[in-house]
Amino acid sequence: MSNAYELAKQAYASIGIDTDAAIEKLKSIPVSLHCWQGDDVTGFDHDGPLTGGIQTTGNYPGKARTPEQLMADMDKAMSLCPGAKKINVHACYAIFDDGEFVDRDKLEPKHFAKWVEFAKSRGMGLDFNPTFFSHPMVKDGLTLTSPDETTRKFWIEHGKACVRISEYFAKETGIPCVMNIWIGDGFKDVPADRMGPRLRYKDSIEQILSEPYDRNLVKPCVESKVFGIGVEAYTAGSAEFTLTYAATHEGCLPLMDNGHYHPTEVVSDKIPALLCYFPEIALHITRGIRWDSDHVLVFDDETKEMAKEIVRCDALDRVYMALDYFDASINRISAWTVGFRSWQKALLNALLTPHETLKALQDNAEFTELMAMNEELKTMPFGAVWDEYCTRCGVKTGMAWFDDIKSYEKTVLSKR
Ligand code: RNT
Ligand code: ZN
Repeated sequence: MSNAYELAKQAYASIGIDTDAAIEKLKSIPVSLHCWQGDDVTGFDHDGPLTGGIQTTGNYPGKARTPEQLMADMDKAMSLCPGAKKINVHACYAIFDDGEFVDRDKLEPKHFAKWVEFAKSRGMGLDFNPTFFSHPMVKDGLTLTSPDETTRKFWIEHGKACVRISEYFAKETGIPCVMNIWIGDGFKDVPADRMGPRLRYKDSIEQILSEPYDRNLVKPCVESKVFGIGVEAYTAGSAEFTLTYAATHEGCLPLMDNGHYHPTEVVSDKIPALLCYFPEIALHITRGIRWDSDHVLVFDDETKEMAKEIVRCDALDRVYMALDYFDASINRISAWTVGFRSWQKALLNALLTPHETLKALQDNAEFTELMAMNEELKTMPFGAVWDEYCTRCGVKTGMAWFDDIKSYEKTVLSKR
């Protein structure tokens, strides 16, 4: 144990915080790492472009092009990240045998057996996402809201297939699978009918979730979004739509992606609001710069605030946390690592905050002291506790982890 840690431990003890307990707690909380940062949301089932209102920019060399490469890259990133992990997979990452192909409405658990093997051998759970984008059956930009019944049916069948695959993931790993429904359906310009697509979306989700599944094993979610590229005027899955869907359909969770709201709205404020009503909620943690840009997560104020709310509400076991960003302009393994480490820092920072003391100040209307204390907390010796946490998790501290990235780039990525 370092001297710096010993001193930090004393400093935190003086404000009533047990750093060892915080470290132990954090070790046990799983955070889902998204496979799609590794290949710019491409997947293995198509050659076409990324569609659905989302976009990656950049062309940094060395992206993963095969399941083996993607898994090796994830392993590298995870070896540099402290804390418990789950793996988040999209349906377009199905792994087919040589010469085999089935379309998304016909996907089966066996097409994800390699992901199960990967997660299981690392003692991790799996989360899952139907892929309602980057596919020729997206008609006029629409999937589950399409007025064309053949199109809508295809995507409903895809959703149902994904429910079956999610249950298979949970049964195999012994860990519940969060299955998130997000569609990019919407319109570039002012729509003539706003309710029609939403009624079809509601019916489509109801049909998907009529597929039998064990509610303790599969946790379906609906993710809202205010707008996307090419769907600036209207999205069917708005915040009100998805929140009300989840509130009126038992077992369905609302999923908030903090890049999916008007720029001055903050998800940190929405977390406690939803926790008043929902037994469980889910998050996509990202960093939007001016829009839903999906920049790599960093340890910034809103990231800290979101983590604080989860801890403050004593809801670490009620919030499913997943990362969701994709930057193709930098080393992708570093992108995974920086984002994952940042969320770990935010959680640790939250666990080292004297919430009871601060709440008491608020309840007693001691707002002067509350402000003073909040400011003092910002310069507590957090870094020493973070380093100790990394060391206890067996991962490198400081910039030492980045040396691994550099040598992996030289020996592996540059040869692709
Ligand atoms: C898009 C949504 C969605 C996707 C992933 C790939 O804006 O955030 O969650 O990022 O499903
Ligand atoms: Zn998201």
